[in-house]
Order: sequence, then C-alpha cells, then structure tokens
Amino acid sequence: MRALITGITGQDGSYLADFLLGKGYEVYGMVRRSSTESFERINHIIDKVTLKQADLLDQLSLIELIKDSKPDEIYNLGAQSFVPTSWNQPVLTGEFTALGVTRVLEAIRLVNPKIKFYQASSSEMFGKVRAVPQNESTPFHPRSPYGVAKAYGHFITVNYRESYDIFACSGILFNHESPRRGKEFVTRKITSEVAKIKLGKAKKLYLGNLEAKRDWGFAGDYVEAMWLMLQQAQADDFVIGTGETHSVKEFVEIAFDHVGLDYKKYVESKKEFFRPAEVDLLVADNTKAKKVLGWQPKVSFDELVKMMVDADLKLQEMARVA
Ligand code: NAP
Ligand code: G4F
Repeated sequence: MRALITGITGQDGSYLADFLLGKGYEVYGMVRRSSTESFERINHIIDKVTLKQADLLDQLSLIELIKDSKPDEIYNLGAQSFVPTSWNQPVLTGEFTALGVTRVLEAIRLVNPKIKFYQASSSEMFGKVRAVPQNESTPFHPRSPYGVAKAYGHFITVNYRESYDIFACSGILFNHESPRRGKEFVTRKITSEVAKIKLGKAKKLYLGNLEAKRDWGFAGDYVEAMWLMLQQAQADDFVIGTGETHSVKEFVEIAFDHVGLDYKKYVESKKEFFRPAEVDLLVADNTKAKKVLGWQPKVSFDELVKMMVDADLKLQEMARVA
C-alpha cells in the first residue's frame, strides 16, 4: 500500500508517517518549496519516506504529484492550522484550508477516482456549540475564519463522496497535542515555558483566556483513527476525541504542579492573547468512532500534560548543555 500525506512536516503528518511505515506502507509526503527546509519532525524517518514538492495553492502541481506517486490513500493534513492567524490572513487561510481541499479532490477525480481520501476536519467547526457533547449530527457554528474554512473543507469532502462516489472521509478531530506540537498552540506554549521557568530561563507565562475548555488528546492516538476510517467498507465521517473536557487553567495547574511550582506566581492573563470570537467549550461524543472503528484514546489528559512537560524539560536541558 502507498499513502500520500499532505502536511507531512506538521505534527499529525509526522505521527501518521511513523504509523503508516509501521504498517508496511510506502509513504510519500508532499512538501511546499521553501528557502530553508523545516523537516524537524520527520528527520528520524527522512530516509524512509519520499518527499515531493507541490502546493495546496497550485492545482497542476497536485495533479502531477498524484500521477507521479500513484497513492492508494491520500491524507490531506496540510493547512494553515493556527486559529489566531486566520483573522490576520483570512483569505490565505481560505485558499489553503478550504479551496486546497477542492484542489486535492479535483486532482483525485481527474487522475484516479479510486484513491481513498481523508480530510482533516476540526472540532473548531462546532464553534459556538449547539449541543454538548458534540457528535457527527451537531450543527456547525464556526467562530473564526479557520473554522469557516474547515466547514467548507468538510462539506466539499461530503459532496465529492455523494457526487462522484469517491471514497472520501471527513475526520472531525478535537484538539490533539504532543511534544511535536507547534509552540504557538496553548498546550505547547505552556509546557515549553514551564520547562524554561523551572530551569531559571524565564520568569513569567503570559496567556489569554484561561477559562476556555477543550477536549485534549494525544496526537499519536488520533492518527490511528485517520487510518481506520480509510479501512472501512464505506466512507463516512467521524468525530474523534476523548469525551473529556478541561480548561486551559487546569492544563496550567497540572503542568506547573508536575515540576513542583505554583502556577499563580508565574501566570498572567493578557488581553492581546484573547480572540475576537472564542470557542468556549468543546467536548466530543465519540460513540460512533468507538462502535464502528473500534477506536479509543490511550493516553489520558494527565499523562499528556506530563509527557509534554517532560519532553520540554529534556529539550531545555539539552540546549543548556550544548
Ligand atoms: P501543523 O502542525 O500546523 O501542520 C500543518 C502542515 O500543513 C505543515 O506540514 C505545513 O507545512 C502544511 N502546509 C501549510 N500550508 C501548506 C500549503 N499551502 N501547501 C502544502 N502544505 C502546507 O498542523 P497539525 O496540528 O499537524 O494538523 C494537521 C491537520 O489537522 C491540519 O489540517 C489541521 O487544521 C487539522 N486539525 C488539527 C487538529 C489538532 O488539534 N492538531 C485538530 C483538528 C484538525 P510547512 O511545514 O511547510 O508549514
Ligand atoms: O491551542 P489553541 O491555539 O488551539 P485551538 O484554537 O483550539 O485550535 C486547535 O485545535 C483545533 C481543533 O479544535 C484545530 F482545528 C486547530 O488547527 C488547532 O490545532 O487554543 C486553545 C484555547 C483557545 O480557547 C485559546 O483562546 O486556548 C486559549 N488560549 C489561552 N491563552 C490560548 C492562549 N491559545 C493560544 N494559542 N495562546 C495563548 O496564549
């Protein structure tokens, strides 16, 4: 089996590549041209994957990429994925995160409609939530240009399944984190600053809304769900999350507590990190994924926070030695 991953250099792309190599897949990764290569997350497997240049903004490059790599499965993980940036660059976010999906689906339709397709949809689509917890039938009310773009990506995936009979699945994934998470996302921002504070390299941690609640899981667990969706007899959409919700404040408390510090002495909330419109509460109803895919998360919230703090402590200590 051969898989093509867009966004292979990102958090999820790197875990998915690890997972698929473990299953014996030939893994192709799409990377965009850059003057400096940023393969940090896939350096450990760089000799085992085939990287090809193309861009979600460029239709012809996607068609050529699919002709050239001949994948059985495509995982579309590439996107502008940071919610605050989507207010500053709403048009570009729409081009990558929304229209990029159509471009990949069009390339599949033209080159080989038998290719199975996974779309990285997001719980951000639920936004100002209409039900608690959220499942596959919960209506969307996105609260950011990113959420709006993801809603488009979701519906175009459903539409190509219904219009052209393409095996296209939308995975509606709730927040998932890891030591490979980008440092601008709140979890990694917290754990990398906790490590610096513990080692005397920083004094304060400035955050935004500490009351926001998220359903946080481990990215390594979630890539298995992506793969499972493409192994079913029929293409469908699935909510993937833990079913538990925690506030940013709880994450902060556990992270500081893990290194023996009291967060109240270090954390300050600043207006500049608040969003024009917030998603207050996300929590998944993962009943369908458990029943149909046989999927369930393995890493608990507590384990996730500690895993990320430990990894950042190690990184900071290595930087001190070097
Ligand atoms: P990430 O770490 O930000 O990775 C995003 C990837 O997309 C990177 O490899 C990036 O490449 C690539 N990319 C961006 N623009 C591109 C373009 N124009 N052409 C080609 N590639 C492009 O995101 P992630 O956390 O792994 O998330 C993976 C996907 O799942 C994203 O679509 C995200 O929106 C979605 N999602 C994530 C979560 C979550 O909690 N992590 C939850 C739900 C959905 P560069 O390295 O070149 O920047
Ligand atoms: O970590 P975040 O930036 O993630 P967010 O906005 O939930 O989006 C992530 O999860 C989505 C799935 O639901 C993905 F689709 C998306 O690509 C991304 O991976 O923020 C989480 C919460 C927010 O409520 C935010 O307001 O943390 C709050 N927060 C508080 N202080 C902060 C900060 N977020 C960031 N990034 N930085 C802060 O200082």
